[in-house]
Amino acid sequence: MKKLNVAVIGGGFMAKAHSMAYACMPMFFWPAPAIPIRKVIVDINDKAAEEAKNKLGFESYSSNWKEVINNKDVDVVDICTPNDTHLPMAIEAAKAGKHIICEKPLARNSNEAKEMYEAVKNNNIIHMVAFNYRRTPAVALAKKIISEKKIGKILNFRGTYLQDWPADPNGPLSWRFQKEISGSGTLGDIGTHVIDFARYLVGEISSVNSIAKTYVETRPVQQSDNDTMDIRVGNSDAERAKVDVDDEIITMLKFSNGAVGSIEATRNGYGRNNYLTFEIHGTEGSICFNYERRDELKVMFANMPSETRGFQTIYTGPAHPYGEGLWPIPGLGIGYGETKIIECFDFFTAIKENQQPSPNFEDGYIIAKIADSIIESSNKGEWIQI
Ligand code: SOE
Repeated sequence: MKKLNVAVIGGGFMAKAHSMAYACMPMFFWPAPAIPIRKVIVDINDKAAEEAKNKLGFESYSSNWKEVINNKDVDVVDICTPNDTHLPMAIEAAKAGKHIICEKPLARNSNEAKEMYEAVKNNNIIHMVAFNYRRTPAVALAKKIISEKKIGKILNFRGTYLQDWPADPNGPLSWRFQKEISGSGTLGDIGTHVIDFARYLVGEISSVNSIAKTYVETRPVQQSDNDTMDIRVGNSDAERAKVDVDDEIITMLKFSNGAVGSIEATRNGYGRNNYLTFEIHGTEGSICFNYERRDELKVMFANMPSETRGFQTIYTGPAHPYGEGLWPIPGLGIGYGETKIIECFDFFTAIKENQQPSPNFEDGYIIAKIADSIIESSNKGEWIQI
């Protein structure tokens, strides 16, 4: 079986999720499309990189990403670093002819995303953006039900992504609150996951009318390099600096196929942890999903007899998308890790079959254009055509 050497750039939360996926993917999906080898991990200095190597099971480590990308033994480059680094790393990897998986959002803005898409398009490589939530079996099942026209023509999409880890104004000013590094705030960080759902499940978005708000204007300067998302880690004594990104976005949507919709994303929704949801209404029924109950898909079909009419709950299992590779009984449950394992399986399958996966850098670029338009609409107070 073919082996592919992977270089992961970054040693934080996402590197952990992706490394676990490389280790586990063949255990779930056998025969695997190829065996991922955790060849080398890169972090900001040698000490951090060596620690990441030991913790995440890599053969070697480095603090020089350019050298690693150009290492002839590396087949796949996996970008798990803050958003301002995605462009230079992806361009270097594209030039070196390496397959690329890049964490979301693809870039800080659509200009950068376009440059990245152009770079990969002109090289014979496979590229993917890590919008992992569409890999949740219940979400893939929703896609199947919609494609089979079981809820008819789609009328409305209502998506939310609500979190509260930075709701405390004394939560540290990590890179996620600095436009120079992140490009945008809640919008790029979590709103783009919902945009990905909307495009995947309903179709292309043609225009937006939006509001973006910043609630916490300053935050204590972060005291360590770590990107903490622990709600308990506040520091009211540290010097404060400006937040220059959005905390919340609300947008209305028009789709090219005539459907309408809305997205709400906030990181100030006390009590909401990873409340990523959608409800879709069609002419023949409805579908409802909440990631906090990610093994369940709620469906309602208009032709149900009136005495049993109502939402029914499907627990995903072997009969559903990716089910044969996962666990043998519905309701045993999947977690965040499994979505990353499935993502890895789809990416390696794309490499094996030499077919671009979805979402790829073109999708990442379109999502970046929609995100830019949401901010533009909020600034101008009007509908913006994508
Ligand atoms: C922080 O909001 C974060 O880690 C996002 O960056 C991820 O994309 C999301 O899956 C979980 O929350």
